[in-house]
Amino acid sequence: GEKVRVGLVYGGRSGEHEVSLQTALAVMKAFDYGKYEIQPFYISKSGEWRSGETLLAAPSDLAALRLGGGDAIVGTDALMPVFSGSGLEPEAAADATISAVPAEVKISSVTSAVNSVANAAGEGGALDVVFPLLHGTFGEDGTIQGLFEMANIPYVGAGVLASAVGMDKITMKKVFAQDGLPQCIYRYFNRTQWEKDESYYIMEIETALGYPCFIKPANLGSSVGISKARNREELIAAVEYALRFDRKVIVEEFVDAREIEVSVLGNDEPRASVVGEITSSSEFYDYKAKYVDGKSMMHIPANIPAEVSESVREMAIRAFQAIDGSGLSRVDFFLRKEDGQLFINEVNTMPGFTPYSMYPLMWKESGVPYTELLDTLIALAISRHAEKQRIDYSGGGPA
Ligand code: G1L
Repeated sequence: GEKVRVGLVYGGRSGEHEVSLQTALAVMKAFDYGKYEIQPFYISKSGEWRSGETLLAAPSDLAALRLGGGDAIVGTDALMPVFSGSGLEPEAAADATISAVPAEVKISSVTSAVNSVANAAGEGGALDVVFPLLHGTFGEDGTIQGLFEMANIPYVGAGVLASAVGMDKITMKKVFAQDGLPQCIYRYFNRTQWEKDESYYIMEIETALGYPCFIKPANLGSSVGISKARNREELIAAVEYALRFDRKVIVEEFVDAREIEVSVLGNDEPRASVVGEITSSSEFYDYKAKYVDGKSMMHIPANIPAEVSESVREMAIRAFQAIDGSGLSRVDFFLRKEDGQLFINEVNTMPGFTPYSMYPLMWKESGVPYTELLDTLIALAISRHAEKQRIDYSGGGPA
């Protein structure tokens, strides 16, 4: 029969551009090209979209994924003023930079990318489903999901709401609290509140949380802007540092705990995988330990009692449903050492996704290999989209 046509969107403006590229290559290599054809969409660091030719087999290396737009060929600096993401694309200037790009690659601003995605998705269009492999601001926070909603195209993973909630640690904690999920003690504020009432927040943090505590920007999927404070002076510096990356900050108590994670897969009836554990040699599971040093270790399944694994799976599904998740999420917990109490830490709607990442590995251990995971995610995207077509958007009126 006909092959499923998958648009793979990767790259992006976030700090995890390279991770996205590596993930896209791994996904492209794992696809069954007997069932799928892949249309690559590369978003450069400066926010320009490049769509390549349909892939009937996996590309051999990372360089090919940049679709002629590698920094070595066309400097990002040169493109920056042209493609600022504003959608205002000075045609002449754009033309001047395209010369080094293969003829089959189409370059567009965000605005025209929206059009081309919409056209590709429409009746008789070129795409059946889109697979967004993007992290951080633009990609994980619900913005690109909104673009796919407006184009009425099925897409893999969380929708607009779950993506946005999953991206904001403060809103996520409020949603979990409403659902009665156990969490560590925390306080939060925005820049204006901090500037007006600094001493009030310091007092709150010192009495409710104590030291050490962790200070984090509310947004950002990765660990950028996070610090640990051992005293008031460090707290103030850490808050100011976190405020560089977001206007909202969350401060959490230190919990001496093991880090437990579980993979959730599905839409309205999600399943949870076997449970895993992350151990880190670093002081906390920070950006450097995670991506640079590679010093953290994965243990799948986690060496914990069966009842604890069962609670983790049950709470993970509740958390997934609390944020209105769909497709997938990795749900992270703390297992306090002193008393075995479980706390939910966060839901990650766009977890690491190479075949060697925690999320796919926990499914592999549960009997779902990587290629089957891709099949399932695509099927889930298509069925969620079909389900949504049943909704009446006409505004109702008398029954
Ligand atoms: F599309 C999915 F399946 F929802 C999806 C999207 C993005 C899964 C995992 C990811 N992860 C990433 O994009 C990343 C963590 C590799 C960021 Cl670059």
